[in-house]
Amino acid sequence: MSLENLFKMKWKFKNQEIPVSWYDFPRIISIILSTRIITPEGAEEFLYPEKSSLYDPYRLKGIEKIVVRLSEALERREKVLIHGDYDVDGISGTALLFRTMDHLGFYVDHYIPHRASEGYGLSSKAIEKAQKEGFRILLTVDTGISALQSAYEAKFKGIDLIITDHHEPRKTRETSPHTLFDNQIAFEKERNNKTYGKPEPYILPDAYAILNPKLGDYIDTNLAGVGVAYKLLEALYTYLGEDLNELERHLDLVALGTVGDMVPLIKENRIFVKKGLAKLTNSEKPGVRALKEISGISNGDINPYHISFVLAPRINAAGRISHANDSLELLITEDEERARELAEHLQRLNSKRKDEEKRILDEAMDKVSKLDLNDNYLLVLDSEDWNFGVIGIVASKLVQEFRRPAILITFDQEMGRGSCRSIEEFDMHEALSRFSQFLEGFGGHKLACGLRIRRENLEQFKWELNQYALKMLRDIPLEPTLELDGEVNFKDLEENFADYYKYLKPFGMGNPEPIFALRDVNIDKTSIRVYKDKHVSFLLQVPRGELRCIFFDGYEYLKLLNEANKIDIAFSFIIKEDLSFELKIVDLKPTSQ
Ligand SMILES: [Mn+2]
Repeated sequence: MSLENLFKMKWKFKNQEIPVSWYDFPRIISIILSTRIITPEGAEEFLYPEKSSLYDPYRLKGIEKIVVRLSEALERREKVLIHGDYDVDGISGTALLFRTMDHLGFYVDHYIPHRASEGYGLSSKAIEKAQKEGFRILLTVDTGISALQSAYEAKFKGIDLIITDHHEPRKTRETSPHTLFDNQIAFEKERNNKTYGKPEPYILPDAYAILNPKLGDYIDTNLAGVGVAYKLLEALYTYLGEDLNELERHLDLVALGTVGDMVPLIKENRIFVKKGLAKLTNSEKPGVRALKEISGISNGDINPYHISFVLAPRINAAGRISHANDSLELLITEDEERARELAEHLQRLNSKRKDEEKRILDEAMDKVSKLDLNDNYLLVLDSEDWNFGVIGIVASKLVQEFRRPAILITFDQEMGRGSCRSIEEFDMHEALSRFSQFLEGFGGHKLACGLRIRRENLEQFKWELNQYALKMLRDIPLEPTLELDGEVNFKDLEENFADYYKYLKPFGMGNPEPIFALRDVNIDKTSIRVYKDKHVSFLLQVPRGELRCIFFDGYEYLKLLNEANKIDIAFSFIIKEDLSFELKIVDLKPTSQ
């Protein structure tokens, strides 16, 4: 790689939304709070979320009806079937409901659809099972908000369907995919109006009750599926006069699903995750312990990175390669031996998933290389032998690599199923809504969707969607950018910011690890060291001595480090136990004259 190519990453500074001088903190901390739009008044709650209380669950629209119905079911020993989803959010949510309701004395069982044969959403098979086995209530978690058809099936069979979900409900103004006819939409609108007394912006399934933070005016619409289930349980525990400490023991599950589902770690999610990470670090659940052990993270604190890159992929692997029930059992079992077996099984499935992923990625890259990227602002690729469970991950990688939305479709005969991933600047759900006449169905949100399409419609869909993307994205720079919180100087580094720094964690979605720039600095050339032929460390000359910098995978920059007179660095902090710190270099450039 030539040196010029190295410095292509554009540095973009985030808006500092609130004047830094308004805060009573060291400047570095103030900048970080400002870029996260945390007001000086809100700083306490943000820095010490574990001390803040959660919002009153009864402020969630429709929750009371559900709590009353469930406590009735408990009294009458009615059977409740918990219906989850096959990803880490849906699995943790199912495990949470199953464990707690079982503990409360409910007659409960669980159901998770098979990803490949049943697909996403409320499964007809589950409704059949419920009817056959005499379940009176079907309680969903992380799914169901678009299940118009299934809701009728359940109602017809006399089952009370209670939907808890966090996905975006279908809007009335959306054009309908083929499966949903216009007269049905008109009918649903009519019914909504009757039920709620006013026109609703959404079309909702005709269920016994629906719990979704996106309905009504709940303060936090960012909850994951497992978070919504937790709120329901909070209300239920309170109603039944049960000990909420018992419920809090399961915040490890809430942290798993919340981080795994990539919802922003702010407000209530931040409280859940902060408390939940502590529970994960010292988990009482044999399955969690076994999974940590087999993936080599049983020593030390668990942070969101461990969930996103170690635990969640293993929990998700079951749904992708075989059946999510294996992961569910892992999170439910109290048997140490069984937990170990299941953890080993998930470990194997995860390796298999990685192999599949690599093969699909290679094939997809090959297909992209045949495209002119100046004409293709959105990538639509298809094949007949891509594993549907893995194409979403590959689509995400393509989005990162090419900085544009990507859709991967796998065909079985004439019917294709696709996984779509997007960038902030392009609302995928909106785009699919526009061209839904070519689709058999779709769902999801701004950054990630799923779709079904007939082969005969593929070419035109591709063309139309790409025209639209061209229009939307032509003027947006698609080169890789690095977002920075701000620029600091040597004086900022001398303040006691390290005291506060750890309280900014956990970092993750919605609260990324802060990155700063320091410009025009000298490095001590004699201090440059290379480790394992890929990592580089060096000392930075600062007014009061030297500051150690480490650049993981920074080997390519060695020549620059040796030759440049002065450099600009982008870095994050590594803060040690004793509050001394080093800089983790993220990018560097020669200082422009
Ligand atoms: Mn979810």
